[in-house]
Amino acid sequence: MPKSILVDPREMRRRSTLVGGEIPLNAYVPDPEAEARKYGREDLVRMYRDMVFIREFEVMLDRIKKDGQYQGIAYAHLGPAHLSIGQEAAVVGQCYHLTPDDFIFGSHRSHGEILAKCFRSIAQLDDDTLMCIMQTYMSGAALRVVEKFSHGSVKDLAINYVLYGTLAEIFGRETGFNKGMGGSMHIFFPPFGVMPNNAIVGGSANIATGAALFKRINRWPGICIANIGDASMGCGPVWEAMIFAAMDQYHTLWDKKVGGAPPILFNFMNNFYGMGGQTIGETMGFGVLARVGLGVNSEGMLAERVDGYNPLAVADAIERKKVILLEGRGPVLLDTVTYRFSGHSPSDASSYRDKEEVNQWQLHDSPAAFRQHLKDNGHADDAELDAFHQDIVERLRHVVREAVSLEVSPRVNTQTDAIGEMMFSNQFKDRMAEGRREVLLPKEETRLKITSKKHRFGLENGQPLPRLKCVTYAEALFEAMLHRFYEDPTMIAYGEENRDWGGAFGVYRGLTECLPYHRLFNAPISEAAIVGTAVGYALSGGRVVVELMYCDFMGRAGDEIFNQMAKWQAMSGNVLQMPLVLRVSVGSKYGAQHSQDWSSLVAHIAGLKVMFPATAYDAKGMLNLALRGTDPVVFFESQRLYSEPEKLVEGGVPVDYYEVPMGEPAIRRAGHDITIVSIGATLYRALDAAAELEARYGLSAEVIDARFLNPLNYAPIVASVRKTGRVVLASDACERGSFLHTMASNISQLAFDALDGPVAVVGARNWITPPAELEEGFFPQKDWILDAIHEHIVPLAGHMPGTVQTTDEILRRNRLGV
Ligand SMILES: Cc1ncc(C[n+]2csc(CCOP(=O)(O)OP(=O)(O)O)c2C)c(N)n1
Ligand SMILES: [Mg+2]
Repeated sequence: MPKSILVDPREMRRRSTLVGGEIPLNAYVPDPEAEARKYGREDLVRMYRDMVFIREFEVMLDRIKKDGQYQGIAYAHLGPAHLSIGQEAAVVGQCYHLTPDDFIFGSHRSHGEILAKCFRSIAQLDDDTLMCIMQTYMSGAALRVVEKFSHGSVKDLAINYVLYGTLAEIFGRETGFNKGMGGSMHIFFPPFGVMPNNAIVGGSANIATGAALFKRINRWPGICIANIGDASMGCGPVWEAMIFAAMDQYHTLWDKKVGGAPPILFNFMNNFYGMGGQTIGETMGFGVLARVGLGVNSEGMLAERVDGYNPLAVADAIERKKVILLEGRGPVLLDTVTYRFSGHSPSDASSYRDKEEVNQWQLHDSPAAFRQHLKDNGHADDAELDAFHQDIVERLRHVVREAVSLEVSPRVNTQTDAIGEMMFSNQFKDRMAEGRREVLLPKEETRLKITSKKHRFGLENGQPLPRLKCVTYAEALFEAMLHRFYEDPTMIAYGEENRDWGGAFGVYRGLTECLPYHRLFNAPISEAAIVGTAVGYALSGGRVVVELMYCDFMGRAGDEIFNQMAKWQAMSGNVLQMPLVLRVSVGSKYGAQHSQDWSSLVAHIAGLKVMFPATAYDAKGMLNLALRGTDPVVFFESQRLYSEPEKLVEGGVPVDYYEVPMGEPAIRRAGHDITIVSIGATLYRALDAAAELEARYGLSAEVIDARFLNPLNYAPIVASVRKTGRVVLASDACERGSFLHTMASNISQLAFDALDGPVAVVGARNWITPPAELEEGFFPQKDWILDAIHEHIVPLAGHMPGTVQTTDEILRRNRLGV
């Protein structure tokens, strides 16, 4: 189904000039009378209060880090504290027009944003709602602490609750907002729309965009803001997020009912420094950060520079931009000018900037300036305004005392497996939310009509049937995808060539016809954005499948896979789930950058489930499993297998729904003399080796297909090894650092007494993957497995090794690092 977006050569070759758009800089014109009418005295004064509260919170942390005490309460805080002293107006102004439905995502320097958003939500919500949130969030753990010393209204209690929940999190306590698993740089509190803050510079850009995508596709209310620093403009993933957010297809191809572009605002908290690097004049060339918007889309991202030292200028900008975003006319870029008086962190001596510059900004200090504004316009007097400072000091005295107490605010017990229990949610849900499944065809009329009628098993009387007449590994994957699309209204999939092309390797052929654009679409060639937005989509509550054509491209999405996808469930203290499946294909024949098996690399990272089916039955059964789960899965597939029918599991690939049990290896061939364990497509070479062991050497080999790298139940493997006393492991991953060595070490510990020899490991050579014609010298072959057995485990009578597997050779290779 072509898209019919004409690329007209006459238009493309026409002589003309592109005229740059205009970007407003600090366009806000203060008007005290109009402001008084618009906001009212009470809200104006509350803005000041919030600035003072945030300032004192950060000063308290500064004292604790530098002096080891606050108000006489001693504490040694080991973790970080990136303070935002000086940036208060930018955050208070931002939150004024936001409601709990609006999400903010932040950075390492987000304490102020968190507090401002929470304070604003407290002002907006009624007492019953506030009590309900405090009582139910983490079963009321933080509420129980603050109730003891809070004696005012529910809103007063809620303010103490927020101060305490935030501080206890910074101090790594179980009573903190994220059970102490996040700490200073990752605190968040979803009930008030405070979403994850990120220690990876710019990390929030893609995640917030994914959350905005979730809101748009699932018609949820509110906008999303990525609060990131000026220096993050140097990060590729931030650019990728902006490109992704500005795709034309939201307007040209997506159904108008969906509502246009995701409501995402990229707010750069522009304090002019990235640690000691100065973004203007040194590390960047944009001059004015907002200029970047012009490079992203024809609307220039509706970019503006906003005076972040005037909370009302920021509030005005957010109010205007929110309307635009809700109408689907984003993305928006704000260059919010601000300045931090504090160092990058408390240990920073600010040697990279002149004292004079800091002094000049201090003359503009926003709480002081806004206080003057309130007094000048008759909104408040000194006595009323001074009281806020006394109030916050008093509150913090209680909050700090409780947060430093190990009795009141204990840490998670690492002697038990408390953190282990948070690594995965281990839940299964048919759908992440109820609702209408938006599809274009009844399920029976999809490509399923064709696949369901094919032979479900690839052999007849032991002879192979024509492949075209059998359900293949790729089609088995398709059936799993189709099933979940028709079950879960939140499920979407995207990646490069996911739509008309049918997925890079044809797995999605037929999906274009049955799914609207917003459920299946082509992404830009932006691997970081593909995975990072999926993280944001999933943690907002939707199920998502994204694909990176070749697993070699994971390098382009390294942070998003290893730090974001893998970590947010546990860092949230299990507040969030991550129903995200990342499909990656292991290539072959395409050389060094398209033919690597990186499953070991992924298995090394805590927080990811790793699956690698080797047969068509497993392709469907394991993808079904992954797609019903709520945990992040990296799903490896093999290009050697896409066109293969099921030839091992009797009965073939069921038409109906089924799942492979989580973490369970499959015994593919029974035997009693030696065990061969394989990962992925290496299975077939292991089976060939087993056949030859039987035929030529009279040895009966048991072949086990691991199927899973994490989690993995070793019991069937150990049981096999206890029976055979011998084991060889094989996979296409490069041998050095291969997951096989983890397996070998575990098997040695679990079955040492039963082993007749060492656990042999057969991986690919520690080289680049050479051209197709040389691959047999690189990837493990049947003969390599035989050679390894002969050399290390049991001599095979009359066997002539074709490869050198001697201990001397192992030493030589390692000495040379190859
Ligand atoms: C990807 C990445 N690179 C480097 C760092 C180390 N680092 C932490 S904060 C920071 C500066 C960030 O500057 P900016 O984005 O402007 O935020 P600011 O600190 O000014 O609030 C750096 C380099 C990091 N955390 N993440
Ligand atoms: Mg900065």
